[in-house]
Amino acid sequence: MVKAVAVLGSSESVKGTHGFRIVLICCSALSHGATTATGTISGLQPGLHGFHVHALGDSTNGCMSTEPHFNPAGKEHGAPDDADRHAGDLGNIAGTGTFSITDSQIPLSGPNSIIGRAVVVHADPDDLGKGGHELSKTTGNAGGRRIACGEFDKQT
Ligand SMILES: [Cu+2]
Ligand SMILES: [Zn+2]
Repeated sequence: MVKAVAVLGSSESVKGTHGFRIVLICCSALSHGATTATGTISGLQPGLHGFHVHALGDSTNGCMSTEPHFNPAGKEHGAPDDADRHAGDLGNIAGTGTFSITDSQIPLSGPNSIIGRAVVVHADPDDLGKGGHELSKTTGNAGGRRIACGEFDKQT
Protein backbone atom coordinates (compact mmCIF):
# COMPACT_ATOMS: atom_id res chain seq x y z
CA MET A 1 0.00 0.00 0.00
CA VAL A 2 1.28 3.43 -0.94
CA LYS A 3 0.84 6.21 1.58
CA ALA A 4 1.30 9.94 1.35
CA VAL A 5 1.13 12.85 3.71
CA ALA A 6 0.60 16.57 3.20
CA VAL A 7 1.15 19.08 5.98
CA LEU A 8 -0.72 22.26 5.25
CA GLY A 9 0.74 25.61 6.14
CA SER A 10 -1.40 28.70 6.28
CA SER A 11 -0.56 31.34 3.71
CA GLU A 12 -2.35 34.15 5.50
CA SER A 13 -3.75 34.85 8.90
CA VAL A 14 -7.43 34.05 8.92
CA LYS A 15 -9.47 36.89 10.28
CA GLY A 16 -11.71 36.17 13.20
CA THR A 17 -10.34 32.75 13.93
CA HIS A 18 -8.25 31.49 16.78
CA GLY A 19 -5.73 28.77 16.53
CA PHE A 20 -6.15 28.05 12.86
CA ARG A 21 -4.68 24.66 12.13
CA ILE A 22 -4.88 22.15 9.39
CA VAL A 23 -2.45 19.64 10.60
CA LEU A 24 -2.19 16.99 8.01
CA ILE A 25 -3.88 15.01 5.39
CA CYS A 26 -2.88 11.46 5.11
CA CYS A 27 -3.76 9.33 2.16
CA SER A 28 -3.73 5.65 1.58
CA ALA A 29 -4.34 3.87 -1.70
CA LEU A 30 -7.05 1.25 -1.53
CA SER A 31 -6.76 -2.03 -3.36
CA HIS A 32 -9.36 -1.14 -5.99
CA GLY A 33 -7.53 2.00 -7.08
CA ALA A 34 -9.30 4.64 -5.04
CA THR A 35 -7.51 6.80 -2.51
CA THR A 36 -8.82 7.77 0.89
CA ALA A 37 -7.68 11.12 2.26
CA THR A 38 -8.31 11.93 5.89
CA GLY A 39 -7.41 14.96 7.95
CA THR A 40 -8.19 17.16 10.90
CA ILE A 41 -9.00 20.87 10.69
CA SER A 42 -9.58 23.42 13.38
CA GLY A 43 -10.04 27.16 13.49
CA LEU A 44 -11.27 27.77 9.97
CA GLN A 45 -14.29 30.00 9.64
CA PRO A 46 -17.58 28.07 9.65
CA GLY A 47 -19.00 27.06 6.33
CA LEU A 48 -17.63 25.45 3.23
CA HIS A 49 -14.17 25.91 1.81
CA GLY A 50 -13.08 24.80 -1.65
CA PHE A 51 -10.72 21.85 -1.46
CA HIS A 52 -8.64 20.79 -4.42
CA VAL A 53 -5.49 19.12 -5.62
CA HIS A 54 -3.60 21.74 -7.61
CA ALA A 55 -1.08 20.97 -10.34
CA LEU A 56 2.19 21.83 -8.65
CA GLY A 57 3.68 21.16 -5.23
CA ASP A 58 5.48 24.49 -5.46
CA SER A 59 4.98 27.00 -2.66
CA THR A 60 7.86 29.38 -3.36
CA ASN A 61 5.35 32.20 -3.82
CA GLY A 62 2.86 30.91 -1.28
CA CYS A 63 -0.15 28.89 -2.33
CA MET A 64 -0.46 30.82 -5.59
CA SER A 65 2.55 28.87 -6.91
CA THR A 66 0.51 25.68 -6.91
CA GLU A 67 -1.07 26.81 -10.19
CA PRO A 68 -4.55 25.63 -11.29
CA HIS A 69 -6.47 22.48 -10.42
CA PHE A 70 -4.78 19.21 -11.36
CA ASN A 71 -6.43 18.37 -14.68
CA PRO A 72 -4.57 15.69 -16.65
CA ALA A 73 -7.66 14.80 -18.74
CA GLY A 74 -8.33 18.38 -19.90
CA LYS A 75 -11.87 18.53 -18.51
CA GLU A 76 -14.03 21.26 -17.02
CA HIS A 77 -14.36 21.97 -13.33
CA GLY A 78 -17.06 20.02 -11.54
CA ALA A 79 -18.21 18.15 -8.48
CA PRO A 80 -16.34 15.07 -7.25
CA ASP A 81 -19.12 12.80 -8.51
CA ASP A 82 -19.40 14.43 -11.94
CA ALA A 83 -18.05 12.70 -15.05
CA ASP A 84 -16.78 16.06 -16.28
CA ARG A 85 -14.44 17.25 -13.54
CA HIS A 86 -10.81 17.98 -12.94
CA ALA A 87 -9.00 15.11 -11.24
CA GLY A 88 -8.20 17.55 -8.45
CA ASP A 89 -11.81 18.53 -7.77
CA LEU A 90 -12.51 17.27 -4.27
CA GLY A 91 -15.40 19.64 -3.52
CA ASN A 92 -15.59 21.41 -0.17
CA ILE A 93 -14.62 20.80 3.42
CA ALA A 94 -16.19 22.33 6.50
CA GLY A 95 -14.25 24.60 8.82
CA THR A 96 -13.74 22.28 11.73
CA GLY A 97 -13.39 18.62 12.46
CA THR A 98 -12.15 15.53 10.78
CA PHE A 99 -12.95 14.54 7.27
CA SER A 100 -12.50 11.53 5.08
CA ILE A 101 -12.73 11.63 1.30
CA THR A 102 -12.49 8.59 -0.94
CA ASP A 103 -11.90 9.35 -4.58
CA SER A 104 -10.82 7.38 -7.64
CA GLN A 105 -9.03 10.21 -9.46
CA ILE A 106 -6.26 11.00 -6.99
CA PRO A 107 -3.93 7.98 -7.26
CA LEU A 108 -0.65 7.81 -5.38
CA SER A 109 1.23 6.09 -8.20
CA GLY A 110 1.24 6.02 -11.99
CA PRO A 111 1.17 8.85 -14.53
CA ASN A 112 -1.63 10.78 -12.79
CA SER A 113 -0.20 10.45 -9.30
CA ILE A 114 -0.80 13.36 -6.92
CA ILE A 115 2.55 12.81 -5.19
CA GLY A 116 4.49 16.05 -5.56
CA ARG A 117 1.33 18.07 -6.19
CA ALA A 118 -0.41 20.28 -3.66
CA VAL A 119 -3.65 20.22 -1.74
CA VAL A 120 -5.19 23.68 -1.37
CA VAL A 121 -7.90 25.04 0.92
CA HIS A 122 -9.74 28.18 -0.22
CA ALA A 123 -11.42 30.86 1.86
CA ASP A 124 -14.57 30.64 -0.24
CA PRO A 125 -16.84 27.72 -1.20
CA ASP A 126 -16.50 25.80 -4.44
CA ASP A 127 -19.79 26.00 -6.40
CA LEU A 128 -18.98 22.62 -7.99
CA GLY A 129 -19.25 24.08 -11.49
CA LYS A 130 -22.92 24.92 -11.08
CA GLY A 131 -22.92 28.51 -9.85
CA GLY A 132 -23.37 30.17 -13.21
CA HIS A 133 -20.39 32.45 -12.59
CA GLU A 134 -17.89 32.95 -15.38
CA LEU A 135 -15.34 31.06 -13.27
CA SER A 136 -17.64 28.19 -12.25
CA LYS A 137 -16.34 25.90 -14.98
CA THR A 138 -12.67 26.59 -14.24
CA THR A 139 -12.32 27.10 -10.49
CA GLY A 140 -15.80 26.66 -9.02
CA ASN A 141 -15.49 30.37 -8.25
CA ALA A 142 -13.68 29.43 -5.05
CA GLY A 143 -11.79 32.69 -5.21
CA GLY A 144 -8.22 33.82 -5.13
CA ARG A 145 -7.71 33.44 -1.42
CA ARG A 146 -5.87 30.19 -0.95
CA ILE A 147 -5.63 30.02 2.81
CA ALA A 148 -3.58 26.87 3.19
CA CYS A 149 -1.66 24.47 1.03
CA GLY A 150 0.74 21.59 1.31
CA GLU A 151 2.55 19.17 -0.94
CA PHE A 152 1.83 15.44 -1.00
CA ASP A 153 4.96 13.54 -0.08
CA LYS A 154 5.34 9.82 -0.35
CA GLN A 155 5.59 7.96 2.94
CA THR A 156 7.86 4.98 3.12
CU1 LIG B 1 -8.21 25.19 -5.45
ZN1 LIG C 1 -11.38 22.14 -10.74
